Amino acid sequence: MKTLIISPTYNEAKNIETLVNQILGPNPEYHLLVVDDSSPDGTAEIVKKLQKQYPTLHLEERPGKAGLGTAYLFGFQWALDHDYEAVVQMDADLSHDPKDVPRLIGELKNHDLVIGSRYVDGVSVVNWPIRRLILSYGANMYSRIVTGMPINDGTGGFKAWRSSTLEKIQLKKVRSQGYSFQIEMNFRAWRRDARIKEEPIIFFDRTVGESKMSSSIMYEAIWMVWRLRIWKIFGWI
Ligand SMILES: Nc1nc2c(ncn2[C@@H]2O[C@H](COP(=O)(O)OP(=O)(O)OP(=O)(O)O)[C@@H](O)[C@H]2O)c(=O)[nH]1
Ligand SMILES: [Mg+2]
Repeated sequence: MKTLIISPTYNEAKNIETLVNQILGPNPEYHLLVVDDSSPDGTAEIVKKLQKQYPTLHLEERPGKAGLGTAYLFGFQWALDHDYEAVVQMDADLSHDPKDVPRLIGELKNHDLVIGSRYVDGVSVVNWPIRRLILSYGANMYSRIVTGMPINDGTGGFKAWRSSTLEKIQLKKVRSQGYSFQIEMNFRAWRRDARIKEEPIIFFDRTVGESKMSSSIMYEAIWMVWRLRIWKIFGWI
């Protein structure tokens, strides 16, 4: 399958080179798209330098920080416009292990959406403060109960999609930005009877660069799951 990996970046100058080397080094057949929101730390310049070495490395620059959700939607549409058959989404901060990418893609043989999951057999998270872990685990439990969607790790951002599934989701209708962006995308796929698989991964907390986590991202998720539930009742989603 012709595969595109999408990684949104905002101030990932310290991580991007390692990420590109680890993805495209061992897998030159993959294509990698970096969606950079004009990071002030010069992330895009590093990508441009690496493009001389990797012909399948693509860069799209947006004028300013517009959020993770819109960066992914932009990347998904880009993938559909360029006829990729499989799409992988992953963070650029090395929280997601590039070595797991082929395994996620492999599972697409029999599934439409493969979710790299931290919560398949217990918890597989390295270096997270216990507060953050409880928050994430709790948020997932809450979201599972409210939406009724049988997914253990609905907020994770390391996933592989069949392009045909992305086509069925009306990307223009997707509303959320932060954690709830992941939940909303799963929900829309689930509502379209996508075959969803949770594949165990180990999640590593970022060691360099700054976190973009904020309380508004959390509040958005708290309300969004109720909205999804209501939309489903009225058949709007
Ligand atoms: N293009 C773009 N990328 C973003 C934006 N916000 C975050 N990102 C990227 O999205 C990925 C996930 O963001 P993170 O800051 O790691 O968020 P997180 O994983 O929830 O939190 P930490 O790992 O604790 O920092 C990273 O690759 C970021 O650089 C944005 O507004 N635009
Ligand atoms: Mg991160």
